[in-house]
Amino acid sequence: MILAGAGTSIEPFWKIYAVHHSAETFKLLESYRIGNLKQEKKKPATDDPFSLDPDRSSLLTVLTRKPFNAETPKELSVENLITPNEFHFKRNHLPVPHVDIEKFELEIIDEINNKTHKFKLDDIKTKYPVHTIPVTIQCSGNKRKSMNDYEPVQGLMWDVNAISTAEWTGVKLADILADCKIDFDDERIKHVQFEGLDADPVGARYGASVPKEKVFDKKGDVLIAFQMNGVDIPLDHGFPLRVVVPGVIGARSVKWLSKVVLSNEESKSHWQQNDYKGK
Ligand SMILES: Nc1nc2c(c(=O)[nH]1)N[C@H]1C(S)=C(S)[C@@H](COP(=O)(O)O)O[C@H]1N2
Ligand SMILES: [Mo]
Repeated sequence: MILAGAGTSIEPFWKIYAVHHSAETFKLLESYRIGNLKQEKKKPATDDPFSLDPDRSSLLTVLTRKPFNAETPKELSVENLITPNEFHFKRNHLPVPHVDIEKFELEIIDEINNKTHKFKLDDIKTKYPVHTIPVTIQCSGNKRKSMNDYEPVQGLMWDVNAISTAEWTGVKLADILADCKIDFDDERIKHVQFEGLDADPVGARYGASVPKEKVFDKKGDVLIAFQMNGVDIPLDHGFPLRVVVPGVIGARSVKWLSKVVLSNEESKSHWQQNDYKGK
């Protein structure tokens, strides 16, 4: 395992070769313990907006580092149905935001009736039935590289692995909205918008929306997730909360989710209005 890491992090190998997670190995490893590393928080460097981005596996196939965009390594993509978090493809448009968990709140804004509901992280985790579902997220740019070979196209030149599957754990957005006494039949509500905490230099945040039917459909499975493959969602994938919208392009599964807005119109974000739009 150490050799496979070739001087880089052995964590990804440790996770894949889970057969070694035995009492016997742990006992053996204990005799090699030199000490424990302190988990110190990274401090922001003033001039680099990406200074708080997390460390990533060196095995990912990197397209851009700032913002970080990378594919699952080809050799590993077919090993398991579920991709380990380290190797799940990563698609960030902006620097990874850091969230103060003590202060964090999810806002549900009902634009139609002018009402705002605020939820602490613990409310979300404890007040509603919890579900775990496997979801394959695919960036709509997946395989753009081969399209480009046919005719020049714009965007990141993704090969075949901007797609991964994880088990997402969370609560149904529909359950939270029912608790907020949102009237699913109110015809003035047409779209459900999502806003992330990641922002560009002028403060514009990543956002997207889906038609309300997707959220209100009993089989829609739109999840407000707080775990990915059984652990807190990693920084790159939306810690502490992310909306997971199964069955539509990855762009709508907004990471670092801070606002859900019930509206009569689509999200005004660039990524809803210009990018990621079928024309
Ligand atoms: N807040 C936020 N959410 C986001 C994005 C982003 O840049 N910021 N990228 C989107 C796009 S285009 C895709 S394909 C998926 C990628 O999810 P992943 O990085 O967990 O694989 O997240 C989506 N959600
Ligand atoms: Mo995407």
